[in-house]
Amino acid sequence: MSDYKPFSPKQAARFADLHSDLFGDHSQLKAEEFGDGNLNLVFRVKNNRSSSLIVKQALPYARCVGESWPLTLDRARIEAQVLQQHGKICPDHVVEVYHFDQDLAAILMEDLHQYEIARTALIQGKSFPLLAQHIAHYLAQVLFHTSDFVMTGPVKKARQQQFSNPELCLITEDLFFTDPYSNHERNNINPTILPEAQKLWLDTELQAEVAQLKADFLSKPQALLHGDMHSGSIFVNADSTKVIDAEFGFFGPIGFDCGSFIGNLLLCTLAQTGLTKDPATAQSRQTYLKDQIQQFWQGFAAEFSQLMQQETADTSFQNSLYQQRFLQQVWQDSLGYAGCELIRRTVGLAHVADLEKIADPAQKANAETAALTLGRQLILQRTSLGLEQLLDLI
Ligand code: SR1
Ligand code: MG
Repeated sequence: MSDYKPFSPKQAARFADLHSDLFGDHSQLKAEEFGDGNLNLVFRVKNNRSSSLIVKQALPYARCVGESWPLTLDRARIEAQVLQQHGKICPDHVVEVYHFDQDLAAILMEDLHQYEIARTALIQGKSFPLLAQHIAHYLAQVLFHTSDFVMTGPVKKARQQQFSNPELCLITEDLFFTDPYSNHERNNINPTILPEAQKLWLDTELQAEVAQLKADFLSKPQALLHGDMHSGSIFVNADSTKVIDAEFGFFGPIGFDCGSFIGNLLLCTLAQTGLTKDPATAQSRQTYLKDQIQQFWQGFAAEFSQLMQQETADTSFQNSLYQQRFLQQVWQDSLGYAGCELIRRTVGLAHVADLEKIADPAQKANAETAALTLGRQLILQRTSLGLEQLLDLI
């Protein structure tokens, strides 16, 4: 902590140069800060021969709110180590970390300039046929290999300590599970849908189910999660998909990562009628997105089942009935967390561009209301809905 100071672009370039042999001529290095995320500084460092690297540095506060919201610098360590751990298990789908400096809370990593952020590209109407399959493979591999199916008790407990992430988990506990269900000052509610938001504050049946999902988030350390699996944490192109931004990583319920991904595809699906003026285009986008949700869950379930059957180390967990029940529970949790994501991205602090970019106020309010309605259904009906029924609900 003693050496810590937020980087200027010049200092970010020096940091990149010092820890990489990618750049030849030091005098030609240029760095620009381009991060538009919620929490950190992000620099692209380039030389004059189109080699480039990314320097990401944590700030001692949440960037989107300012210095009034202090935040641990240790999140840079968590991010670097989750990416390294996940990268060992599934290198094809994780951004490569080249160097991490704990004192500077800074990470040097691969520049994914030949990729686009999935959320931005999906909003622009682009399709990536492999996106869902790749995320299904990534999540099945990293979640299985960091779970009790593979890790012994002592190893997993040591990892849980290493990835104890109380401050970032608290953000999720508050923003995801608490704020949207009360008149909290952090909420950001479109006045047109205020009556819909107010219904959430009085809905004790819904609140009981959200309390259960929150309790599981707090006390079900099934695997080392990414922890923030929304479409802004995914870089994609026609052939390849890479996950970034793992600072919310911790040992939690597997359904939280799956549900966050599904929830963000659902948000994009619901936004389509507002994002495009042409009904036929909106419909074909919805078909693509629903198909991605289907491919994601089918791919994840098939690969996770196969891993359970073939690579479970602990003999107790080799029981096939147990394995089927485990996967069914992950599906139900995923639906619940997807529902929470729909609701918190609509009325909570951190909104998503999918809904925010709808220009027509009436269409925006319609999409937001649909997100609240679907979110509530997913949470309340998560134990009885199958995949087909989920797709029919949209
Ligand atoms: C104050 S952080 C707000 C949100 O941004 C992150 O990406 C997480 O999703 C968090 O909830
Ligand atoms: Mg993030």
